[in-house]
Amino acid sequence: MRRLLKAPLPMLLLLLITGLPTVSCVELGAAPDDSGSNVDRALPFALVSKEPTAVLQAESAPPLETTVQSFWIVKGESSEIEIKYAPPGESLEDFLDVEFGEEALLAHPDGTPIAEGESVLITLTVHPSKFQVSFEPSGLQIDPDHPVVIEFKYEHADHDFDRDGDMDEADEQIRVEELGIWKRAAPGQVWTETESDHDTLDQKIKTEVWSLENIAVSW
Ligand SMILES: [Ca+2]
Ligand SMILES: [Ca+2]
Repeated sequence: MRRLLKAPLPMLLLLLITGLPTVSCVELGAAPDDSGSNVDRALPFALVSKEPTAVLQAESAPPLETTVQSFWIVKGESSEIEIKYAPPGESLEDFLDVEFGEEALLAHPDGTPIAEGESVLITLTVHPSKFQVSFEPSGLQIDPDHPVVIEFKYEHADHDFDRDGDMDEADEQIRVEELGIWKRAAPGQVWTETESDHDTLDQKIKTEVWSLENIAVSW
């Protein structure tokens, strides 16, 4: 079931272990016209500067029940936060699911450890048009052994993923092969792709995070 969406990620990890600085130097030192495109193709995607293309809500998407939600997370208790679509007169449909395990909370943004039984107020904000969420307070630390699981269902996304005005095989190829979850520490920071699980049949994509940042479905 579980698989890597992007094959290059293990490659990146390997490079991190075996010789990332060398690779970075090659990339940074290459002259602009010195077969730059070949260099880009040869490098793991995370090293290549790329502004991801955001996945958007379809114009026909039902409204979300809410776009801002605050909730208390208690260390020692598991929590699940869901934001759903609310089609008028119909039952709610999945959009976003965020799961905190009992021991997810590690430390406050200033580094102060979070004690057992302590509660932290977290606010989740959904972007008005993109499959993107942000969390406050920023910099809250999650225990690496107990990551927060974030899942989007993108059935109601605009399936013209390449935004060329049609929905064709190219879009389907992007959907199946390229959709991923990207994150950045804050607006203005660089986006990086995370490892994710993509259920292409149910159109669900999820990831595990160790810090609560801006998180988006993109490609
Ligand atoms: Ca298209
Ligand atoms: Ca097209």
